[in-house]
Amino acid sequence: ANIKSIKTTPYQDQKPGTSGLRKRVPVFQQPNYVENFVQSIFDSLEGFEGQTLVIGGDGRYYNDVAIQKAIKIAAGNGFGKVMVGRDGLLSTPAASHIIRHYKAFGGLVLSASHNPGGPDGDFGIKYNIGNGGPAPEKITDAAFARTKVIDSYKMVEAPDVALGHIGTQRVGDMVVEVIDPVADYAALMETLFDFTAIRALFASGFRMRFDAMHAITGPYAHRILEEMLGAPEGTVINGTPSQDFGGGHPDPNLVYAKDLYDLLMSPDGPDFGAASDGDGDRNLIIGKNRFVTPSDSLAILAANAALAPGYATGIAGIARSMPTSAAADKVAEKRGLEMHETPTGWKFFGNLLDAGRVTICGEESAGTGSNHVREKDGLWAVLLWLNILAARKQSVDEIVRDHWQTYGRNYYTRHDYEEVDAAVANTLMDDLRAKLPGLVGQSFDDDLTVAYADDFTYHDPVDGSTSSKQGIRIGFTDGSRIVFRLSGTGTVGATLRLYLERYEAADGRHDLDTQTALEPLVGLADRLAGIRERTGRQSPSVIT
Ligand code: VG1
Ligand code: CO
Repeated sequence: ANIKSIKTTPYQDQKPGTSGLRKRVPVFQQPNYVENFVQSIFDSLEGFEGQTLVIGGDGRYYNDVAIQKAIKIAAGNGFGKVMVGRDGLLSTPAASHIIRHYKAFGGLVLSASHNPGGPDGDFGIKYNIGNGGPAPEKITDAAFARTKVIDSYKMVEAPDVALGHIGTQRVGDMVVEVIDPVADYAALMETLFDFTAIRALFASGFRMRFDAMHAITGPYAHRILEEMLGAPEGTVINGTPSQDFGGGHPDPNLVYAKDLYDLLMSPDGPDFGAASDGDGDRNLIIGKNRFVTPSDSLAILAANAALAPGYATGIAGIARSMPTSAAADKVAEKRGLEMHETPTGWKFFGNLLDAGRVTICGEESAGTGSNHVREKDGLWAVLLWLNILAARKQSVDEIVRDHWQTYGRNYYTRHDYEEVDAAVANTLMDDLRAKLPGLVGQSFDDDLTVAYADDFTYHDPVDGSTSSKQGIRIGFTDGSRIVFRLSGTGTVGATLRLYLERYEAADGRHDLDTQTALEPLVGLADRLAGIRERTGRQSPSVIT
């Protein structure tokens, strides 16, 4: 084949964050920026000669250009086959499933997830390993080291691949198979959930609204919810993926999915509302007059999973990221299940899932998933909720309140300060870190006594690796907690995330307004870290 080795010069800023390399589109458009990163990933891997690579993305601006480059570089490096979704599309969970289902060597997921897209928006590239999950730090660290010294990449010179039609083509000696992005994923969902019961639920007049936010879940939701499960046409809105997500911000939270929230709070709104993000791995769940916090959703899904056929024999354990509320811990405790606390980002769940130690995982950032793939999965969470609603024949609100009466309620909120000066944010964290040892045992506001204060270090129980500096946690004797963390997915300045939690026992007060319930903790967090004074911000940019 016509393999060319092409000279290049390295970039120094290609460090993968929480979920791959994410930058503004113009950064990716620099000469050889994509080529260098993809080649550096391949240089950090071994044994892929003749093997299959899966490639797909959320369809955002630059997806089409980057995919052609990635395919030709894969061919230049000796992959035997590339499987790619039609039009270059694959949701992140579907990509994970395709990698596992076809026993591929790994995959490239092209997305910047919940970040806006378009010529001035964000783009991203992430490598997933053969288990279908994001590459562990060992690989991302090696790839980053390689990007700093890379001097050439290999590619096959060939015309662009036609991605619009399902079927097989060749690029040099490598086979390129264009596949239906939805079919295999939909078939997997059918094995996990009681489609007959969910179909009956829709047939009984149950009304739902799913907001695909002009992103990747549109085609998946149309096929599964409307075609397979019989939800009325119009159930799925904003269901056609667009390169800039209709000019919107494809983050399913109470700020960017406010219309959906308002609809569910209105007197004649539907019974159930849900939304997903740019690449389809997040989920927002709102019942009629009841918003479900992602941390509660994780706990409720774990507690009720056995109602779905795929989990009928019960779950092995639960894992949650450190900033996620302890609601799931209460379920694990009561049920005698293994419980794990990991750093932020799905890559830390892979080992626990592979080892069979946990079945369900989740993050406070609207990510929930299970051992069916190795990514969080937005539609999976929506379908599990539907399965539970169909089985319990209760409303979302009834199920949530019943859960609190059994396990207690973890009031929870996250305050984000976006695009803060990076130096200011780092100093804030450093100064706070220095204060931690002196905090233990101190009491604030009469009733808040610090039980522990540390910078979270994770010891992976499966491979023995250690990840330090994963976020500052200040826990109180009554179960309340304040967490400070800097985001690893932002592309401009720094984003300071403040996570707040307070526990109310099963017989406690469950009807307080969340922000009011957490106000004392917000005030204390500001006093401890000097957020307002240092950042000059009077209030957070986003509250979820
Ligand atoms: C954020 C979330 C984290 C999530 C990550 C990727 O990371 O907090 O929970 O795993 O995004 O999600 P950070 O470092 O910005 O806090 V996705 O849907 O953007 O791939
Ligand atoms: Co995402």
